[in-house]
Amino acid sequence: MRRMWTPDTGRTSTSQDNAVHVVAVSNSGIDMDWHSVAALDDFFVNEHYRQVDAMDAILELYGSQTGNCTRSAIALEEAGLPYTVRLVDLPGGEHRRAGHLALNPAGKVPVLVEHRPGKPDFVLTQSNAIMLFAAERVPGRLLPHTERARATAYERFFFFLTDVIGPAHASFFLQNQGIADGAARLIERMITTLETADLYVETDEYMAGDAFSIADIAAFTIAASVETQVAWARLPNLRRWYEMVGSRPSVVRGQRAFDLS
Ligand SMILES: N[C@@H](CCC(=O)N[C@@H](CS)C(=O)NCC(=O)O)C(=O)O
Repeated sequence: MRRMWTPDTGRTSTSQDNAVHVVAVSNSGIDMDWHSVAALDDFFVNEHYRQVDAMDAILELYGSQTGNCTRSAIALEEAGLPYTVRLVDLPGGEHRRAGHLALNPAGKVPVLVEHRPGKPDFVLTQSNAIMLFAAERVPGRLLPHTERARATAYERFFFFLTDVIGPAHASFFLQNQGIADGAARLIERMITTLETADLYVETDEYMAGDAFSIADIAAFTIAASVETQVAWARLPNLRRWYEMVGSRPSVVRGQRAFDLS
């Protein structure tokens, strides 16, 4: 039996051979991926339960005005998942008290809590896992449907996480340790690496192709944190992308999620 599925419309159809075609309709046309029958059956079963399971779920995002929390909030906004913001007072040490440690023993934010009627709460404590959770909960909104396009989105997403955001966090640590010179060098290197992303948006509208994805969220929040230091004048593609993403409603709302002012 062959089953065909069109994610954008949710339509499926069947025919008589054993191959399974998953058909994803993108803005630029039709892309096709082939999977095994068993894998696709798993997909349909999981998808069904995920939708039913998610229907009555209530999401709470614990956090503060930090890059990790903002990335998580933007992902939930972009996915269109309703959530309640729970402000955690980091300067006041709330994240180190029992209430928060019960959610995240590491004493960090963000934390996403999903309350499900009749079931134990589901807790996620890593910003990038929260982003991927949002991406999976609402397929097609934060990651492309097709395999190769999705692989590219992961490639760019991890580029920003490991090559740009990682050094920025290390620099923050060095600064707090009083190692200002090392901190400055890491920031300089981080900005140089970030600026190479101009190439990604030279021909494509977004960081990983023709659609907004988690790669754009990762790139935007870190670029915003060094906005005054980026050489925008010689990076017209990056500037166009930055202005476009910065005015996207989900990004605007996500940036304000933890804003106390
Ligand atoms: N890898 C974690 C890092 C979480 C993290 O370091 N959060 C910071 C705020 S962005 C925090 O809670 N800092 C408080 C502390 O360490 O005392 C993630 O991506 O969520």
